[in-house]
Amino acid sequence: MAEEPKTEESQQWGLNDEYPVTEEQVASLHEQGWAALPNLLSREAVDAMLPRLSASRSRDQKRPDEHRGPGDDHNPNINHDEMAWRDPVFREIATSRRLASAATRLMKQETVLFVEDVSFFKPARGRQSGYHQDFSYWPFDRKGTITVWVALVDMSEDMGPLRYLEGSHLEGPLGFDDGNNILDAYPHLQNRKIVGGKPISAGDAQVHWDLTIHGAGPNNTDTVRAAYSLRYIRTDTIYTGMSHPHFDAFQLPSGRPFAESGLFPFIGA
Ligand SMILES: O=C(O)CCC(=O)C(=O)O
Repeated sequence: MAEEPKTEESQQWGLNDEYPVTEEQVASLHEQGWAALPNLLSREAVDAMLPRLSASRSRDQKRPDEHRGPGDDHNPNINHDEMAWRDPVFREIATSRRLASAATRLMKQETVLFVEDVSFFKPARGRQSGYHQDFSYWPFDRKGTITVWVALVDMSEDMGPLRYLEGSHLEGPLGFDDGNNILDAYPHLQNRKIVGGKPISAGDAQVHWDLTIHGAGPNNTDTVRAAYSLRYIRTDTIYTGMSHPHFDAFQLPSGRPFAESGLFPFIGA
């Protein structure tokens, strides 16, 4: 169930209003592997999120010795994770009617589980985010997870908005890229069209599947490119026990469904 809105801000930020997902957006996600979600969050919501993220400790500050995300050693982004488990504002956004309506319609599910959130702050003059699939990095036994990537600042093309290889979710799991560009391991991917990566306004979002190959160009500007990702899984997804900086902390029993734990909110009808 979508959690009841708790603050006056929910109303002001439009979190109680459904997001009007179109047939075209659903088709784009299912057929092309991604979709644009303009105006998902209001400016007011984004304005509240940005300073909270900037003031919180990043993943590296909290767990400097942990393994990192895709691409590794040279993580091109600063990540603030678990915000929705640390700050009620983020929890409210992630479980709001606005996000719930978008996630369930896009996934074609009645109910889904919200399981992870993480920021992607690409510093001024920061390097590109290499192309990768998220699937291999997560302790999920099945596909069907979406990431809703929200722009928290207005981004020009030279700041590195998220981009995708069109239709690449149909490739199946291609494994860890081990810090290398997945395009070197699978040269045939170079024939796929690069989509997304266009200027985007704060509050606009894009959604992709766990198997969609995605990345971002470098930030060739002097301002930080800030984005925030929310991940939603199918309610029948089972925890595999594979180590992951976010999921390790929950000490879940491997081989059991995430839904049983009570640690991840159900959202939807
Ligand atoms: O924003 C980026 O640079 C990468 C984002 C990403 O990989 C994700 O949200 O899954």
